[in-house]
Amino acid sequence: MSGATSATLAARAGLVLGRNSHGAMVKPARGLYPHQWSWDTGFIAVALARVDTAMAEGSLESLFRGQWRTGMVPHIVFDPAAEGYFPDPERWACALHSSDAPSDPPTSGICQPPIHAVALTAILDSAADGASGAVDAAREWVTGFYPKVLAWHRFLARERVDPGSGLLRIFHGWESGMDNSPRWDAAYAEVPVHAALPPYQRRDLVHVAEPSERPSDAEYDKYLSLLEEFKEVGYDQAALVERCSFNVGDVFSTAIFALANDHLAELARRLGLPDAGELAGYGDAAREAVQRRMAPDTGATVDLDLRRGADLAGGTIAEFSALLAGGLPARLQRGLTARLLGPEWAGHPALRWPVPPSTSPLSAAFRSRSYWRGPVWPVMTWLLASALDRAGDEDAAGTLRRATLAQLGDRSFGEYYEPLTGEPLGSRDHSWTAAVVLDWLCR
Ligand code: 2M8
Repeated sequence: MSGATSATLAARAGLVLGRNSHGAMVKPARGLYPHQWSWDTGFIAVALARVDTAMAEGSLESLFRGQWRTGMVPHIVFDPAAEGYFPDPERWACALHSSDAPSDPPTSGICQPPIHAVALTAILDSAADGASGAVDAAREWVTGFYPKVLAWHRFLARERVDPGSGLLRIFHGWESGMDNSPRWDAAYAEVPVHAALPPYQRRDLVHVAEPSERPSDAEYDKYLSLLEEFKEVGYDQAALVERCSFNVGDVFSTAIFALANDHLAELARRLGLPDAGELAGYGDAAREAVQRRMAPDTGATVDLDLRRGADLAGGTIAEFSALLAGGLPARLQRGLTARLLGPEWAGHPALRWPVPPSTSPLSAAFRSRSYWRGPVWPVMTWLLASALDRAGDEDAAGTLRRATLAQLGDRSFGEYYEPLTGEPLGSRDHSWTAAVVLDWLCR
């Protein structure tokens, strides 16, 4: 990619993030997602740290305004002025059912993978490359913000680590970020549609041209039935462990927890803050839990259904969780990287661009246009490329980065991409797709 093309692409990405902002909130997309999402904000703040520290800090502050008293960072912080998304604050009714939830801003009652500490590192590191004085300001900001992220990690360690497997448990596919991935099909099969499910109208289908690219109505019935289960127990985490009909150990979220704890422990050391040992302990435990879920022959990881003690489906991008968690012996690292770039994944000959789809094209569950069942999410490629970089494999990381940038070249920043044709799908001008481009091009 020429310098001029890169500069144009970076400028377009910056414009998308600016246009998707409302005050300090940077939203995923204007039509389909008109509120602030948790893990999207983490990726967006990493990129913003490279170009506008104040905006990066502001977006994280805005998200954490919705933090619950328990430390949980909710997966959505609602913009009360925005309409057009369902389930809305009234359907979640968090403050009505739990005294731990804030009422202003209103939030959802579940969480998403805890990527945020990575953004704190980016803020500190980018300041070190900038003007003198910027480092002191960034250190001061990160030091002030750190207790909130610490409380978030402690919530997960206390309430969400399954003592048996060491995996982070989730109570809804939305908590994984990969809403209707085949990873969750077997677990959702056991979720009953709630006997008194209040009627509802989906709003997402208004914004996408093709409904088959989104989850089905039957899937939405189950998504919303789980909300009724949450409300029945007042969003109480211990009660959900006992009673929730969806209760799985998520290898991918566990890997992100390992990564985020590594970041937060390192920040604590750099800033001379206490707790580095505690955080490193959470990180190591999470990494070991992920590694215990590796298939001995391939290194591929699978999720665990905690209600039934059964393995869940493989063949999805969550197979590469051990790469994200890091710390693999060299032989396993090489094998898993070869698998990622090989014909079962990014190197499959039918793919338009050599980047990993959300489900392997060889899996019976692969659907090229259907939400989290096949399309490419550039933000996932960014996560894996960053993991390869951290492990010192610049060649493999560069391969994924160049292919993604070539794919996005002159196209819109799609929410996801059809892997066989390369066309953008879902919402256009999606923030986290713009964010990964900005991060790569502004390094
Ligand atoms: C998608 O999820 C939301 C529900 O949280 C939805 O489909 O309505 C997922 O891709 C999720 O990972 C992402 O955070 C969110 C916003 O980009 O959209």
